Amino acid sequence: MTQATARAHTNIALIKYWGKQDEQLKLPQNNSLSLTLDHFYTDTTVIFDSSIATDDFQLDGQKLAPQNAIKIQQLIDHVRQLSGQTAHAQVISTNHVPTSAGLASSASGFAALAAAASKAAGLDLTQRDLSRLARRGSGSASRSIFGGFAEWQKGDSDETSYAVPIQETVDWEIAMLTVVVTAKEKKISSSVGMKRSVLTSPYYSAWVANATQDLTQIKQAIASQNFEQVGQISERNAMRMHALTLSSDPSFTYFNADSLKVMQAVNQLRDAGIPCYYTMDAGPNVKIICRPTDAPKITAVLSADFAPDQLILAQPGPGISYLD
Ligand code: 2P0
Repeated sequence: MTQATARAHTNIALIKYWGKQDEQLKLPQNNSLSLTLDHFYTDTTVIFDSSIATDDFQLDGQKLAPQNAIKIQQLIDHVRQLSGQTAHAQVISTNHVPTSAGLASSASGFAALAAAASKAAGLDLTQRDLSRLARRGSGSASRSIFGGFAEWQKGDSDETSYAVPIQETVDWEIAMLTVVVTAKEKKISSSVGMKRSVLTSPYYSAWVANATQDLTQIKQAIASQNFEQVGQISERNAMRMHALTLSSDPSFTYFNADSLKVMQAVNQLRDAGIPCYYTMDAGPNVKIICRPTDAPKITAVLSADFAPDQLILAQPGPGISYLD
């Protein structure tokens, strides 16, 4: 019996991944760039045990039915193939995300699974190879191998599509305030949504060209620790991603009335001299990019509409770690 436990933190993309060039290998259409956060993480233990008769997957204390564990099963099978390990696996995973925060945990989940499974199977993978392995579970997980700012380089094959660290230690002021507008499951998964955008949005090729420019500019802004520029580029990139959902056929959106309310509040705060910017992913929650010193003022304004447990402040977080 061999086992390992790994911890991975979630990440929020500032330059978004929205569309694949290869569905099977999860190769994206454009490079993306994210900030890993300290507040939200997943701990996963993988045990290869020759005395058990089937693979067994547990998430937050509940056994997963096989139909809900297909991507986990595929990743474990791939690790067995790479390592020559033949025993069945027990996978025990716990998400440390504030109760019903409604935040995607696939990035931290598949990064922690890749790290724990490969170590338990006796593979000694480089961070690059760990990123490639995590990518097979969920594209955004490739970035959660690294702390701070990370870029997922799209590549054009399994070997060349992985994340690299851009700035692992973020020793300047940048934070993210998550506004949990709803904890409900999204109706259109990101995989389904991005595929529809690639196939039907007439603006898709413009998105890819723009994202490439946004990426070059945000890397310069990060290197020079220019908070305002990082915020501005992130906000416009997020809105361009969401324009792809609106311009798909049939059209869809992840915005709801509360998302718009938060975006309006951010615009008003900015007009009042507090630099802050919004970004959104495949759901209605809004993440506000701000300086940690401004967070109390922003929280005070949003408290008129949202309860304290709907406003969660996170700072830049670390990459993968092993807990045993
Ligand atoms: C991102 N999102 O860059 C983008 C922005 C959502 C919006 O990556 O199909 O769970 O498993 O590769 O990684 C969410 O999609 O999708 C995502 P798959 P994933 O963070």
